[in-house]
Amino acid sequence: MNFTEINLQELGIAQWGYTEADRPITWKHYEDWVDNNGHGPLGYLADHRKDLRESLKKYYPDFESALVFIFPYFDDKKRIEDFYASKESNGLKIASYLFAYHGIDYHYAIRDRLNVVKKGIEKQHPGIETKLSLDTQPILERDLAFRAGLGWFGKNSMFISKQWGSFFMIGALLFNKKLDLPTLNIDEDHCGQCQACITDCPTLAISPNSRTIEAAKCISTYTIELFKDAPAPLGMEKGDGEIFGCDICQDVCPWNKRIFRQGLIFDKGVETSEKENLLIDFFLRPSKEEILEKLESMSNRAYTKMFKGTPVERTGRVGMIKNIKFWTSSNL
Ligand code: B12
Ligand code: SF4
Ligand code: SF4
Repeated sequence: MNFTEINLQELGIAQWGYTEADRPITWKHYEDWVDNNGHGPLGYLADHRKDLRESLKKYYPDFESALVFIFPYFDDKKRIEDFYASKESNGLKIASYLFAYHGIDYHYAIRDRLNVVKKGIEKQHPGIETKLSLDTQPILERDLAFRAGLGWFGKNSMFISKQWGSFFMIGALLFNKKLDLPTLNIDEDHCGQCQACITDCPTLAISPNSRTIEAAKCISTYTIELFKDAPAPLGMEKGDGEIFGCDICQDVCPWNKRIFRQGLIFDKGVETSEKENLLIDFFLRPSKEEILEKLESMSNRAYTKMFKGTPVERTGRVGMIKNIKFWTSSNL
């Protein structure tokens, strides 16, 4: 197979890897993590969907091979950091992956891009069956990328590429046939003696010896996954104003700092900034009190309508009130 007819860069893909291995290399680490309640409130990682992750064949019995793709957003990260450093910022932060597609939920944006590749491959391999893997399927996607030789597990548990750092999303296509493609070697650890992410995580959520995090302590869990009012993890006030997701353990990583020094641009061809402007104008410019006032005076329905297609639609109005209220009680 060749990719010559598919312009991967135009689709926002920096690199691809190929694997025929259905079983995660790190399955035992995952099992131990769940047994030790590492998943905390994220029940979907520990119920019947846990065992589905043991082999791609359990989720997709006809599985024979996978193409795994890296979708970087380090340049969008830089853009939003410049905004945070400006006088216009109110001090609150939204994780940079939300700006990867200018405020459009990456599940939609990357799905469309994966579908373009899917069509191209189906044209080259008539009759082949394809399934998408993008975050929500019961698949250990970092391990899938590991099997495809695209990088390694950092101590912060992020999947890191020597070339692309860790500010990227992972998307994959699963096939019911083997493709005649070369494989990359499994990457080795490149963290060395570094401990920056472990010491700089404000809530001490990173387990120092296991390359996993305690989900219950992670700011991302609190701000993205908990939709009702809930107490914040201990130490969260030492964070940096995160109201949706958290980038701290990636910001401090030398593999990302290296990319920023290079100042690369990765044009993903996103044409509109309408949603990005909405997120910035609603959450990142006004005072916390003003934001709360707006959120409290609108209906759930109006909130959903306003933020449709963006990641903050998921958390909902009540979840975002929780996230902002937390910071209104702090000195930020
Ligand atoms: C649940 C989940 C979360 C949870 C739990 C995070 C976690 N670390 O597991 C929460 C809500 C906290 C979260 C947060 C974030 N997430 Co998330 N999340 C997921 C999801 C749905 C499942 C992850 C999972 O299975 N975790 C299980 C645990 C056990 O896995 P793990 O921590 O990676 O541990 C592995 C390694 O540590 C390894 N290991 C352990 N010890 C050792 C030792 C050796 C020697 C080796 C080789 C390996 C090894 O084995 C473990 C099992 O594979 C995936 C999508 C998917 N379907 O896979 C996205 C995913 C992991 N998330 C993603 C992102 C972008 C984020 C955030 C950056 C978003 C943000 N800015 O807020 C943060 C990062 C927080 C962090 N440091 O992990 C991306 C990561 C891309 C990348 N480059 O790694 C993914 C892959 C989504 C995607 N399709 O792109 N997330
Ligand atoms: S995302 Fe934030 S809270 Fe979660 S482990 Fe990383 S630094 Fe800690
Ligand atoms: S900050 Fe250091 S220890 Fe943590 S993932 Fe990056 S290189 Fe590894």
